[in-house]
Amino acid sequence: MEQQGIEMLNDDPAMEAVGERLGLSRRSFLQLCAAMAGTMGLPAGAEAAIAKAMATAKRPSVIWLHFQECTGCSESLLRAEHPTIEKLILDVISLDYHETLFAAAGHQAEAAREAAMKANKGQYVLVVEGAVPTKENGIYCKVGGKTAVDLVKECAQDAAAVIAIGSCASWGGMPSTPPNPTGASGVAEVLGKPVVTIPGCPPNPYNFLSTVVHYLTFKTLPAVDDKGRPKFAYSRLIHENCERRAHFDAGRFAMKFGDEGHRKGYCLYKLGCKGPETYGNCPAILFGDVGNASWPVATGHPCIGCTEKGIGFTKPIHALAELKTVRPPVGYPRIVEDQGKVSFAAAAALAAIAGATAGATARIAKNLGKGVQVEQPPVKPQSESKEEAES
Ligand code: FSX
Ligand code: SF4
Ligand code: F3S
Repeated sequence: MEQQGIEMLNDDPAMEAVGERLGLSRRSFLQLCAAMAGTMGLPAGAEAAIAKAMATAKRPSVIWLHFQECTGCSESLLRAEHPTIEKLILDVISLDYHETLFAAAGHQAEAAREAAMKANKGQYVLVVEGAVPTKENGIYCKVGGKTAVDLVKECAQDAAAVIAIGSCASWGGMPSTPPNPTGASGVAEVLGKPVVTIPGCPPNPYNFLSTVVHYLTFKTLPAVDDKGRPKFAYSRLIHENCERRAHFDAGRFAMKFGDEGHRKGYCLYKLGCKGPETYGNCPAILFGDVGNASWPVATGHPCIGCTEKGIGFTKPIHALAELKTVRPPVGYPRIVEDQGKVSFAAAAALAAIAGATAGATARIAKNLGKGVQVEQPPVKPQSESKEEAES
């Protein structure tokens, strides 16, 4: 796509029109595009390509399947209070089949899916929400008389791209919790080929939006890690960006729910927080529009590792996380991560603009400042704290 400076788009009437469609000023819309480009670690000029694509590109047809899950993935996309994330997503895709949102039912719905697949053969994006049960020939989940195994294979056959949204579709997630009675599996495993995964239970809608916008703009999906997760969102440990990290480093831990340390906002490692072994951008971009503290650790609950296969829904909630980094990094912040180039400030800016309110912006800016104000107890010697952390 032709690269064009974003300032040249200021006078482009198409930018005004797309802004109106989304309920954003032209300036906010262009800021959103710049933030999205930054979030994905794209080179200079990409923001203009994104703006042009969002304004003019044909929206890709999306077939959205539901299998073993709670529909939290769809809910998290659609329940934002501000006129933002769902508007943005529904503006950049043409949602041609979605069992929860469809007005049609029964044969009508199945006919609509088949018609959309035929009309957009080789060009539609298949989004799968939920795990695929594979035991007993897949009888534990059927839609319209077909097993989930058969349906996902049928729909993937002519898809241009496949995205597994949520932990269930990514590797089995919650339904695959041992002993996994239904053989709940991820989409890649069932199809026998890699797919892009956006894990999280539910996943953060901004990560899905950025992935779709990347596809819309460049006709390719973003670079992924060995678990199929976009590197722009899953290349940092939760622990690296956690607002309680200073307490971890100083050896200040909550030992029980509701104890003094818990009430003071100390580190949740001893309560089983899996932040030290879980990759995700939750502390940087937060969730939803509920105000401050809108990510698990900020509410006082340990991270359960919901974005990490082998941790979330597998490792006991109270078990201690494996420490990949015991000591604080030498300097903050690290800009270039070995798994990919990301900018968490840009990720936060994206969330702020998509939040579309000054309140949301302030909330995210505050989070970047990592301000958990607590009274400081006597500091233990470093060696003692480290032993405690490792015990
Ligand atoms: Fe629920 Fe989605 Fe969790 Fe799974 O999200 S929020 S059980 S990841 O497939 O609906
Ligand atoms: Fe935050 Fe959990 Fe790490 Fe403590 S262990 S600093 S609560 S991510
Ligand atoms: Fe999940 Fe942990 Fe983020 S529980 S939502 S990966 S903070």
